[in-house]
Amino acid sequence: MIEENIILNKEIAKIAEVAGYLWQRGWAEYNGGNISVCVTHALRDDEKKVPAISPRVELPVVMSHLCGDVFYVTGTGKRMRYVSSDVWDNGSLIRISDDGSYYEIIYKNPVRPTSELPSHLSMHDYMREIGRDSRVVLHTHPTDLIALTHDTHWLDSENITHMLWSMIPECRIIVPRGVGIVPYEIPGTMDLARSTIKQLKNHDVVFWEKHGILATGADVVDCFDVIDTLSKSAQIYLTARTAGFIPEGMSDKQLDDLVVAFHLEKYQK
Ligand code: 2HA
Ligand code: ZN
Repeated sequence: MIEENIILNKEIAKIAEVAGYLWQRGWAEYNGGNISVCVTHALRDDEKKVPAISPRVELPVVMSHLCGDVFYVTGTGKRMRYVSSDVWDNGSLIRISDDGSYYEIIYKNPVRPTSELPSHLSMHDYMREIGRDSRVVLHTHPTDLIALTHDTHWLDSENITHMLWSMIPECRIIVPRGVGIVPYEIPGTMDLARSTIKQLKNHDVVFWEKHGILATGADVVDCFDVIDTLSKSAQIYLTARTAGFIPEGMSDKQLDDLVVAFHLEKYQK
């Protein structure tokens, strides 16, 4: 019985917790943001095979590395603050077909997935293909980080990564691979998905110009923490600028010492 699956319920509880944080942080106005989490590992074989509760929906591209996988996905038009209070009224479990060409909703209510589903699934498909331990795609609209993407100077992975890292030591430790930048694309399109996937090769976090942030990872709470830390750095930078000075930032030596002290992965543009 899916209802009583303790491992799944723990995953779902973490999604509800994070959805609440996104709302409290002011990163989820209206229906902004969306979350998808692969939960295949949490389900027993009979639970994975339950009958569908929706018609089949063709996917724009075949997800050849996600055949038979099950995802919790927030619903289209749904508000994060309500995902937090009622996950099953505002999202559903979908199952990718055995040939990766379509999905069906299998639980609990027929809530249609986010408009960003094609983009989320192509990212999951890519990360599976390259063998990255990543089950979560989290997209949200943090005010401070989006503000930075309105300045062409910060629409450069090296520039923005270095500035955000240099505001507090934790930032480089928590986001060692830096952030990727995707120039503006229409939300929900495969063009946005394809540009994002290119950035995921070297980064776990991607900034969408004048739109939002996307984090990938093994755990939804960790994805939130990554964005929260980047947002903290942006706030320090913008607070200093508002106070009328340019923050000095940590030196390159101070930043490089963290790589040695914490055995961090190297940044690649
Ligand atoms: O769900 O944030 O990018 C609304 C969005 C689309
Ligand atoms: Zn968005």
